[in-house]
Amino acid sequence: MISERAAFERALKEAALGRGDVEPNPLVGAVAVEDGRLVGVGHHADYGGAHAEVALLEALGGSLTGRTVFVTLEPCSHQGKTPPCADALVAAQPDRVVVLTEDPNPAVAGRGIARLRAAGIETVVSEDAELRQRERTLNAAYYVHRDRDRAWVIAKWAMTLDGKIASRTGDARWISSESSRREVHRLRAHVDAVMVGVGTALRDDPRLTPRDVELVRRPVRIVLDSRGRLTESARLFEDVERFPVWIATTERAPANWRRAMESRGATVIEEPARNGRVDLAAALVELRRRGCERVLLEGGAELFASGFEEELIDAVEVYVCPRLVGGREAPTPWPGSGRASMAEALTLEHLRWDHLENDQRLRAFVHSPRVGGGPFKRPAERA
Ligand code: AOF
Ligand code: ZN
Repeated sequence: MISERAAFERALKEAALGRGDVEPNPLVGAVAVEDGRLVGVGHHADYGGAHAEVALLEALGGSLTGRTVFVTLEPCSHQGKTPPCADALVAAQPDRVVVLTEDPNPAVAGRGIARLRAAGIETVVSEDAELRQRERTLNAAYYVHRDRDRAWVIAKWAMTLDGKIASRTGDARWISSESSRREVHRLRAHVDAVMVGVGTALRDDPRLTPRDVELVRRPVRIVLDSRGRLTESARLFEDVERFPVWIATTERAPANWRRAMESRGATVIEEPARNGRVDLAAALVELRRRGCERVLLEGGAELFASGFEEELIDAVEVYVCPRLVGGREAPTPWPGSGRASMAEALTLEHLRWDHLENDQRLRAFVHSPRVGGGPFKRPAERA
């Protein structure tokens, strides 16, 4: 006989499998038990993709009659990127649902549980304080993110073994292997926005679209361009109907340039300036307001530097590649003066290393000693 505790321990383990792929969504796991035996598991695996309950249903072929579902977070009641899980559960008719923690999302906040009960499904909330605390810890980033108003930010770069993201002349084609580059397309298909600085947009003329991958999300492409330097011939405009182009600028950008960009199909958004540039923090607040929850920063070095300097980067995805290019002028991912000592260094947590061809990839969350903890501490807890 599997106990409630064992069922939730397994569900929490399933939930953790989504780490790095679902943020800022919560990590959620669900298991089904029949006659005291575990009969199915599911977890939320991809941002924008199926929730844990739906994954569980898929694993079980749809029916939950005679079964108890243990789910680490209250089933959602809202139509988000996917239909409400509470409805999917009602349709599958489990005997009983045991919820580990309530969802603080105002769109849910008890309504998921209420909906199950209203449909006559016995639904209880676990009273195991220790397990509930484990869920809080697992989803610390989610609980923090709920309370703040900016988008979740992932910085992605490829670098040579000597830490260069391009050669001294700006050449970066290519640093990483083909397999790594394919992964980047996958990542783009899982975010709401892909962002670059105008320097990168002009020099590399990238398209920034996800190509040859399944589209979980359809990202907008965003250029930070404080003075209005992007040109009408940029390749970004090629796919503007499928993947919108937004340009975040400041009052310094001339009116005729704005009109030219708009006539190419771009949306021009004026932001406050900070040190003569688009204020990145303000832009991330505005992006969240416009529905972009998950933003991928793809460079260049100056944009990364602002992101690290201002502690706006929540997660990194870095490809370390077996090449050396050298040169004092070749850009590194964090130019400028950086931090003065190792004690002030940003550190990374929840590291996941893997290999792609001969590249080594690191996916991790950023933790700042200066403010007492990147995505993992609430602003109020910061000293
Ligand atoms: C569930 N099961 O596995 C998860 C839930 O962006 P969406 O549309 O996928 O919705 C994300 C919200 O849904 C998230 O903020 C949280 O309230 C809930 N997450 N709910 O029933 C799941 N991941
Ligand atoms: Zn759901």
